[in-house]
Amino acid sequence: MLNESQLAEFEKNGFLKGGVVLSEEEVEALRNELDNVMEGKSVTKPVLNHNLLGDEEALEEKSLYDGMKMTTNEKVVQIVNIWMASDAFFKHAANPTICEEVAQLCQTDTLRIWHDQIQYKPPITGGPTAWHQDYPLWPIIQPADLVSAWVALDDAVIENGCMWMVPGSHKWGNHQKHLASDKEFMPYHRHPELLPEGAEVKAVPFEIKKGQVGYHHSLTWHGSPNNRSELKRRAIAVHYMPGHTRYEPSSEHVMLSYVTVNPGDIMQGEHFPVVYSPSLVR
Ligand SMILES: O=C(O)CCC(=O)C(=O)O
Repeated sequence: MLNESQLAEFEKNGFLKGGVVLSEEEVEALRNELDNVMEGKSVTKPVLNHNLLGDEEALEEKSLYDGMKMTTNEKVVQIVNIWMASDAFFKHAANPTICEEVAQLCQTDTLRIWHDQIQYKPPITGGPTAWHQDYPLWPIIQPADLVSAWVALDDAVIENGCMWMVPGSHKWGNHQKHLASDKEFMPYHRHPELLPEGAEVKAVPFEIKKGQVGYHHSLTWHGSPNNRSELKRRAIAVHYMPGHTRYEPSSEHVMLSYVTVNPGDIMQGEHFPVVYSPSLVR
């Protein structure tokens, strides 16, 4: 359960570090499940299991020295809805501590899974996840008040490509199409005059320990750079919908084919399971 000062911090910044929610054994069990699903060995499949950077586009020529070139294949393994392929990951999505805290942050008594995603940046070749806001990438749901719980399956530190966040950016509206980053991966706005007065684009690292949870609002600007270290960077993010989230399609989304309700209705159904509600026995 989050206290008043944690709730106030989330309200101010749009992100918050929670506690360690997984034991060593639980982390190990999820890592094993992840290997299984990544290698295509699970009986049921997730919605996506691919390189987020695309397979062709990720091939990049890098200059080494004296004109020598090396070809690197940058990779971010993205698995969407691993909960559909793994009971352990479904159980994780329903983790009582996480769900109770997300419900507090969303000010709701009901949570459904919108979708989850693994992002695995392998050692050395782990690629970047571009600066973005989540909600503009989800053009089939409303309103923009979802909260995600991001749990590290390895210590996520600057060296292996932890996420970075821009404090306060969840209050600035939708700027997705104007977000860009410089050579150091620091974010900037292509038309800063569109930002509200006083908005300061200053990114901070969001290091999360193995088994710890970090929360972020669906409008918070965030991204994660390359992993050039020898360390793996595995994590599971669950994007939660409060009970009032509606289906309001305005564009494409990978979950669209799983929707069974009409536009304007509460987004629900077997692919958007309730994981927290007053009636669920804990
Ligand atoms: O894992 C990452 O580095 C990015 C994840 C992300 O963008 C998210 O959980 O919304």
